[in-house]
Amino acid sequence: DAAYETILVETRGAVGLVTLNRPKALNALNARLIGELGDAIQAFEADEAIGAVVIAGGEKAFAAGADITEMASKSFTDVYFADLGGAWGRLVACRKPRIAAVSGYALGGGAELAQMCDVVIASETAKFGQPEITLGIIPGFGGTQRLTRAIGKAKAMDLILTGRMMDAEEAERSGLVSRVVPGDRLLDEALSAAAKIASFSRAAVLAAKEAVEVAHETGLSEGVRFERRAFQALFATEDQKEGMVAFVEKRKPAFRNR
Ligand code: CO8
Repeated sequence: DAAYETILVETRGAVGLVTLNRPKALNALNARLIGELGDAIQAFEADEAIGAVVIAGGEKAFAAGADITEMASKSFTDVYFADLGGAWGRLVACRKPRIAAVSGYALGGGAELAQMCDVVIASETAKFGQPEITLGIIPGFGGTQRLTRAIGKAKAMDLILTGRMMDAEEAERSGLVSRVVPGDRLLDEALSAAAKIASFSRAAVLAAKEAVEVAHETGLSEGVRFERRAFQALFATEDQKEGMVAFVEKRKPAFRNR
């Protein structure tokens, strides 16, 4: 879209693709990029033809963090009134699944952006880290919370307190990354996972994502109750009938998002 300066936006069938595009700054997340990313994701959310979104970076960097040159001179009140929660909240609130395609550095805010995605597919070259401590700050886009929930306290403390990076293999073993693939397969793998998700019943996909999110935010019995209600509700959709009748008739289902 011509209106965007820091990202590239395209559609591939039912998949929306956003590519972070500040290669000279290793896709450092400045205010403009964060705003444009929110706009693009919201536009895909509103587009009925889109069933899932891929967020990709470059080969050397998914994103090397918040833009340090932009942050360096900020005061407490600058940061306080900047409404960081609001900017990222717009992205996190979108209900269609987001897949991060991570190659190279995913550091600081870049790692946190990956953590805000539902599926993280990493190239073998990916490196994840929270180097904020080396700058005299701490993660500010949710990293202390989402990383800890994703990989546990021991690993999260190690990364957040030492600022060290972990490679793709360690990130997958730790539970931050869904799959690791060779670099030349990364975008294809992310796009085809997104296309697969987009081919299923939209209602089932949104309900599945929401139910897994509830697991992060509530206790077990409340989560199981939420799941049961969401499961039951899907029996009100035509897609549930179509999916099951197609199985019985040994044909491919044709979901209509009804
Ligand atoms: N911000 C701004 N510019 C950056 C950033 C960044 N985060 N990362 C890299 N760049 C720029 C470099 O300054 C350089 O620019 P130039 O060519 O003009 O000198 C260009 O990108 C290329 O980078 P390098 O030359 O450093 O490339 P190397 O291959 O030598 O090193 C690294 C790559 C290791 C990734 C290195 O660039 C690096 O350490 N970057 C910083 C990583 C970092 O500390 N990120 C955390 C930032 S803090 C954060 O994300 C907090 C989130 C919450 C904030 C709330 C805010 C208000």
